[in-house]
Amino acid sequence: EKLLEQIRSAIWEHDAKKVKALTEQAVAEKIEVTTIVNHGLVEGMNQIGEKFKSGNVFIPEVLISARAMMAGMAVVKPLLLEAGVKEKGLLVIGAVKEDLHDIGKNIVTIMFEGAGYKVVDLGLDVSTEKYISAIDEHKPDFVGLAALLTTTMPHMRDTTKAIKEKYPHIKVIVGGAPITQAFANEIGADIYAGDAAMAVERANVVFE
Ligand code: B1M
Repeated sequence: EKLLEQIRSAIWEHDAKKVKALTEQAVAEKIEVTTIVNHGLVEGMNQIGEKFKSGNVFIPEVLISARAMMAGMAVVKPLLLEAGVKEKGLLVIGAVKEDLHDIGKNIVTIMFEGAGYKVVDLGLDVSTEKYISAIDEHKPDFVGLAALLTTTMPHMRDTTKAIKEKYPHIKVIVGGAPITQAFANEIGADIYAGDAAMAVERANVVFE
């Protein structure tokens, strides 16, 4: 627990080298990888988000903290991949049209890969047309839509509708800070997740 606290502090201090070293130490001390990710790296990043909301940090600091967190993620990613033995399904993921926030989506992507899913990441600002052509190309089991802005939530609605019309069998999973279970229900998405761990848990129920 002390080591996890140190990881969270190092993220707060923007110290990528320290995050990397502490994560390596946590792995060496045989702390479970998902614990390192959830209670160290992701929790550390969530705390930065909270501090941003209360006006205690600014966007450039959030970005350098995210980079520090990713330095730790790079250490655990191979281990997560090893742990996820059998392939559970294929996910196509992206941030919806006009949304340029990808820190949370990238965490979600890593968590899914770590849990044994194959992930095709379409990146940011993904239009409905781009989702549809990626579905045609990759034939995924489910599609992930992320939105961080209230102004891009309508795009999440439009894209979900288009996917469900064309591919009723493909599950749609949605998330991002302003998204709620009620909104997910309203737009016809199959799975809502408030954080990356919940996203994997809820997908596992469907795909295991
Ligand atoms: Co912007 N931004 N931003 N921003 N930004 C927010 C979202 C905002 C809440 C800040 C604020 O004003 N208080 C606000 C939105 C207000 C609103 O819509 N109600 C905002 C705004 C207004 C804007 C701009 C419009 C600012 C401007 O230019 N005036 C602009 C818009 C750009 C655009 O998208 N078109 C903008 C730009 C940016 C940056 C580019 C500078 C940068 C993003 C860089 C990047 O992502 N590469 C940025 C950042 C960093 C933030 C904040 C500070 C942090 C977001 C973040 O990464 N959080 C954010 C404030 C905040 O949230 N406190 C803010 C950490 C991350 C781990 O959490 O993304 O929530 P989160 O992900 C979680 C869960 O939500 C969930 O799991 C993740 C991990 O547990 N989750 C999913 C996420 N995606 C999921 C998908 C799933 C399932 C779960 O399934 C598919």
